[in-house]
Amino acid sequence: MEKQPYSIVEAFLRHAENAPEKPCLHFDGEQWTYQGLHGRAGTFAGALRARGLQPGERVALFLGNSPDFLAAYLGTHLAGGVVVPVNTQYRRGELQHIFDDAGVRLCLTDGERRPEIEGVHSALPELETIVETGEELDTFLGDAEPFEPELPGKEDLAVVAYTSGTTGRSKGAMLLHGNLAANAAAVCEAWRWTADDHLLLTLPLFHTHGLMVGAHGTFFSGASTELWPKFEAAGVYEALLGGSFTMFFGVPTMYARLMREAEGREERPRPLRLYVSGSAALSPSAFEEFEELFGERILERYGMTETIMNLTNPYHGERRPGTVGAPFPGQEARVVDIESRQPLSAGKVGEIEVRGPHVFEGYWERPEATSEVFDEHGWFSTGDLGSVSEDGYYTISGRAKELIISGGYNVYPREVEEVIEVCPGVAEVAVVGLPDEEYGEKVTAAVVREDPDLTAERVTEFFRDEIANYKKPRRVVFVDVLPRNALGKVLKHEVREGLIQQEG
Ligand code: MCA
Ligand code: AMP
Repeated sequence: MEKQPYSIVEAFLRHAENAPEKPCLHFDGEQWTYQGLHGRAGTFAGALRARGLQPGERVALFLGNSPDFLAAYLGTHLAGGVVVPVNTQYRRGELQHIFDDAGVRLCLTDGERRPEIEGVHSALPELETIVETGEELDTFLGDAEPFEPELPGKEDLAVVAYTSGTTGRSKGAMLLHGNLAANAAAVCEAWRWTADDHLLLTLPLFHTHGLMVGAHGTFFSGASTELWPKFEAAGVYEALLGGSFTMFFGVPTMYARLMREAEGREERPRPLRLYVSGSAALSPSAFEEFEELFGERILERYGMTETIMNLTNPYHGERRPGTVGAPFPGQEARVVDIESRQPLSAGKVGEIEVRGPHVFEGYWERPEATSEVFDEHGWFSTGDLGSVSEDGYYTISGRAKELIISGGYNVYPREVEEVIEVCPGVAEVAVVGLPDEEYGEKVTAAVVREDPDLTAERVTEFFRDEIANYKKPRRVVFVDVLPRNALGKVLKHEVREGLIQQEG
């Protein structure tokens, strides 16, 4: 039997060699075969080498979904570089931090995002080159020098993926080639993903869900994907009606929109082999409504940037609503008491910990943050609260970490509070997530005013240019005081309850 590839790029190259003419990617009416995408990736690698990129140096991908994104991703790995995927909604504040922290040397961007990164370029001495897709990329690729790529080892660093933290500024999660390959193998095995599959992928490639599940699974299994620039419910519905897709992956907000779309239509898509939901909780009522409307049970799974995919409902067997199933093959999970860190018995709620070849190496240049999340036996604390049933199904019931998930995007309250705190006229602020039908949770700010004339518009206006729009509070509520405990810490759950009561 052929040995399992050590990296995604190795798996991809095997398919490019064994089935060069096989379609790999469809985008905007174009088709890319494995050989075609390999050609573009190899040229990108040669161009990076021509610019003097050394193994281990960082290349940022700050562009929308496109074949160029994926060619540059594979090409960076072929050149021995490390990819830093960057959320396309990020603004100057976030960009400056990430590029500086990771010491990015080259950035591939597109026309829409270029002004944003140019705006902070002068503050980033290590950022030597910005390349824009189109003519500039063609010129860059024209300088490629031929070289014999060396396949990365499983211990080599592949990706630094930025994930926000409780302290405000985001941290880079270091994923090795071996982590990526091991998780893709586990996902393909669990979901029976084969070369015959055809995925409709509308998730952004800069996040784990789109890149490390959608694209990695495709490259690992030798399958094909139709990639869209973004999700759009009516278009996706049409595509599902007429397409040859076998799989669709989405966040709960996408499923909610697809169901609303279905309500106004007679015709239903024919069954797919697999619908998967993740990144945020799918409510049992949404699960059941989807089954009624589409005649299929969504497979819900649970993941994290630091660990890629952790838990999954079964492919065969019961997909239990409100649960995220059991560990993927070759991976472990357990529930521990938050204080004692001792494993808990079935049904008891504690923190979920995971262990296995998929778990990341640590946070980029933050050994202390890394040691906080690992114990001496290699268990990683996810910061998610949950329990496991007698028959092995995990349920996520809350979070030990302060995190708001809006439409599958993570928002750390501290990061938003730090922006609002410096807005003139603000005395104090607490940011919480309130329930929202469309996005699951909505970012909400409770503000104590110093200036009685301060308006909600002025607070949100203040966000411009600083941080991504989806982090901006959808509601700003003025309060007289923030509830605090004896140590002076703001009681977030009380703030949240108070705001929910006000809304109700
Ligand atoms: C866009 N907007 C949002 C969000 N998305 N606001 C709050 N929450 C959001 N998620 C804002 C925009 O800034 C804009 O604001 C307005 O909504 C309309 O923008 P548009 O681009 O039309 O957005 P949309 O169509 O409403 O987007 C919804 C979406 C998108 C398609 C669900 O949010 C999305 O693609 N989410 C997926 C995120 C994802 O891939 N997460 C995986 C993370 P304004 O009108 O003010 O300008 S990986 C992960 O979590 C782990 C590993 C896992 O388990 O998968
Ligand atoms: P990220 O840091 O963007 O990788 O987001 C990871 C977080 O998303 C996890 O720690 C969970 O809190 C959340 N998450 C992912 N999948 C699910 C799910 N199926 N149900 C509930 N929460 C989820």
